[in-house]
Amino acid sequence: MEALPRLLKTREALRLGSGEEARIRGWVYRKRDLGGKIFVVIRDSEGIMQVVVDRSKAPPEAVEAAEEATIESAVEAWGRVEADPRAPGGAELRAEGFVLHSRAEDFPIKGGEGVDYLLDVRHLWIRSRRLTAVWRIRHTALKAMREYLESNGWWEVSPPILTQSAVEGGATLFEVNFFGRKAYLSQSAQFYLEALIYSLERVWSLTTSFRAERSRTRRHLYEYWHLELEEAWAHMRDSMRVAAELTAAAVKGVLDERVEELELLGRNIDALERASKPDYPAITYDEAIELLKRKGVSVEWGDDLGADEERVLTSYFDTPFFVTHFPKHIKSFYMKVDRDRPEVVLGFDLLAPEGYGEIIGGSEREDDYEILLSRIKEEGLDPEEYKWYLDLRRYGSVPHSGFGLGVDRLVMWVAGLDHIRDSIPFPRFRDRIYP
Ligand code: NSS
Repeated sequence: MEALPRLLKTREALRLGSGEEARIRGWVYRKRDLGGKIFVVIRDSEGIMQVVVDRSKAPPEAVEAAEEATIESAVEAWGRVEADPRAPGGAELRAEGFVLHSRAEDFPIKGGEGVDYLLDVRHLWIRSRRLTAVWRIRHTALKAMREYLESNGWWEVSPPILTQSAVEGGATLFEVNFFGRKAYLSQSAQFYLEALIYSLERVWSLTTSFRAERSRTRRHLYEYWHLELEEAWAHMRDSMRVAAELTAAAVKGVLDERVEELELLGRNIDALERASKPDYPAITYDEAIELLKRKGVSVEWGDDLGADEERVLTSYFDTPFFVTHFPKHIKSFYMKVDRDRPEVVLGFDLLAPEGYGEIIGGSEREDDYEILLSRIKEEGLDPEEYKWYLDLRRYGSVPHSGFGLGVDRLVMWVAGLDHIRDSIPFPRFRDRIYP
């Protein structure tokens, strides 16, 4: 038997010259039967390519297989590539062979369905071209950040998810019954990373974090991916520089490798170009309040900035930007109190432009035992629960800072998505944990 042409991804096959042989496989994306010819568009992990099965030229078993193939059937085809401006990607495969590996039943997604229905069939919807483009962008953003950290001397560590105390306040804690005792799903790996800087100095982790958020919004998940890092001997400004470089590295990586996907999603590339250089501006919380008042927002010094306020602030900037020095009482107890201005803490948020808002939250950490203890008490927390965390201030305490980046929020912004659920394949919702 004659050897079959070599197996290629659709993207590679599209780049071949006319007359060259190729074999591709994937799933039926579209099909039209025009009598003389059957046009089958095949989708694989790299894109789509049109296959033409000519009834007068292809072997009868190939014609039969193409006839039987339904949308989303698993198929394989081979033949010669020919340039054709009408075909997606500018070329098509003239089939000399066509095999039906698995015939799909009537596919339950036909286009035009509502969000609720699409979430019920999320396990099938994740193969759509739009979502596939998002998964590819997400992969590349993560890769670029990992490469940035790797080449700048950061150690990757593996903190636990089952924890014994709150990092970001009790209100959003998920409780777990741990052999009859109370435990919680981690909101943040921060405290474990803080412990690890005394060993490795610069550490980072990528874990899931859990938040029992009260409100449903476009930018909150109950389970999300958290990239966190912590550095010994670092002050707030040092950590802000890393936050900017890390974010710019992610954006640059996506611009270098995923332009096709961004275009498929209709993303404005110029906005990303500006974000690919890490020279992001910074304003203080005080200035933020002034800017908000200037736009007629009714806020007072001391108010927390929610999604609405952040959206207004982003209208002043066309790159990501920092907000720093928040009032102490709206931030977590571990943030270092500004010694010159004890009503504010050395905390920072990084906000993405175009209305997206916060993607990073970080701070310098309180490194003084007595001040930290009094902050814990001030917040009505039990010092006994934070004993080991306080210990870190008793044995060689050093200035240190760090932050957490919401990977799903970053992807939402970079890909230009309307809702955070589409930044992640299987989002968890309050009323459904399916599929
Ligand atoms: O609450 S944060 O602002 N900060 C922390 O958890 C610190 N303990 C992190 C640290 O310093 N190591 O969360 C950090 C980021 C925030 O900026 C968002 O981008 C993201 O985590 N985040 C979320 N993403 C999706 N859904 C939800 N619910 C969510 N909450 C925070």
